[in-house]
Amino acid sequence: MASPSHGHFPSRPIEDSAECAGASSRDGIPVIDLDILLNGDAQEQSRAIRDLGRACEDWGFFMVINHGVPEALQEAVMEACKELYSLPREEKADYIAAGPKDPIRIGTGLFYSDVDDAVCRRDYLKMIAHPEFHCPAKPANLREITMEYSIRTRELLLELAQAISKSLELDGGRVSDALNLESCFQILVGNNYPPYAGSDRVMGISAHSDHGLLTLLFQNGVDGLEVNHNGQWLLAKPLPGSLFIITGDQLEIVSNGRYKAVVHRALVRGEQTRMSFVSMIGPCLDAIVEPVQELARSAPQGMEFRGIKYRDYMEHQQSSRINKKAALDIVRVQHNILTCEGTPNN
Ligand SMILES: O=C(O)CCC(=O)C(=O)O
Repeated sequence: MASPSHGHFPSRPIEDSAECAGASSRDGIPVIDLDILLNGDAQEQSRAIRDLGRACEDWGFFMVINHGVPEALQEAVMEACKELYSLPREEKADYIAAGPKDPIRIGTGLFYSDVDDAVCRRDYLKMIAHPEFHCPAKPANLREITMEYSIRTRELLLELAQAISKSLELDGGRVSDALNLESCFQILVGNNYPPYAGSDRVMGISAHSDHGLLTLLFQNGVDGLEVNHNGQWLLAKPLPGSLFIITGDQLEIVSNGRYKAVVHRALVRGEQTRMSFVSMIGPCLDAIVEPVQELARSAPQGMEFRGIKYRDYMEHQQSSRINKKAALDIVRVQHNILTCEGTPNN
């Protein structure tokens, strides 16, 4: 397989990208043209950075086009996952027995979610890809394919983190330095949702936000990802060749609440199996994540979150019931707690 390229060439130039770039899809979902963001002239770049900031502030969700991740690589990832899911159980036994702290885990999530009043069901593969790369031994090509995918998507997400830092009127490297993204945590997750046409009360994953900084997601052509925007659920339909980006809890913390982690969920419907593949980056596991001081200083209420080691936050989120963004509450600063006298206690 070709070695990862550090240049950015459109994986498939999107014909009407001029129309989409820095704009939005038919549903209003923001669209960011990575090629313009990185290689445009100064004016184009600053417009793209502004659009990116707006996408993070208003949505916490957007599509990237001209991102440089080859479609053939995405297809290879899906094919290898399909092979893995269909291996006999005994070939996956070690990973099925693994716990949440193990670097590779294969399983079936099956639980009732009172948040969505639904039974959630999905098969998944979770593998930590950075700072150390872990991968099941079979199928034989899984390692090479997912390693290349992890490198390319990590590079893309780190570039987005730089641009997001600029959109907050900070130096490009400020967010990356604050979170020690050079040693970032990265996890790859393959999701497999067998079809279920029987009831609205069955879904894939219930409403949650991601514990990391930025998540990149693509699917196998079957829709099902819903994002919560202004209190409404919206089915996300990707533009051809685009990838979804989901902002996570660490972006909300580091930006002092200016950018919000988006609540999302996955539906299962109809007669087709839906598959999605996630590449998520988070801070270095030992980084203490807190709002960037410059942002907290200029905010009316000061710090919106207290600092927490990312490893501890992740463990807290993973050991809690999936419930939208409830995990963030352990670090949220309460500004308006009433005292006995009924005055705000700041
Ligand atoms: O499958 C999807 O579209 C959503 C997956 C997801 O939210 C997750 O893996 O955390």
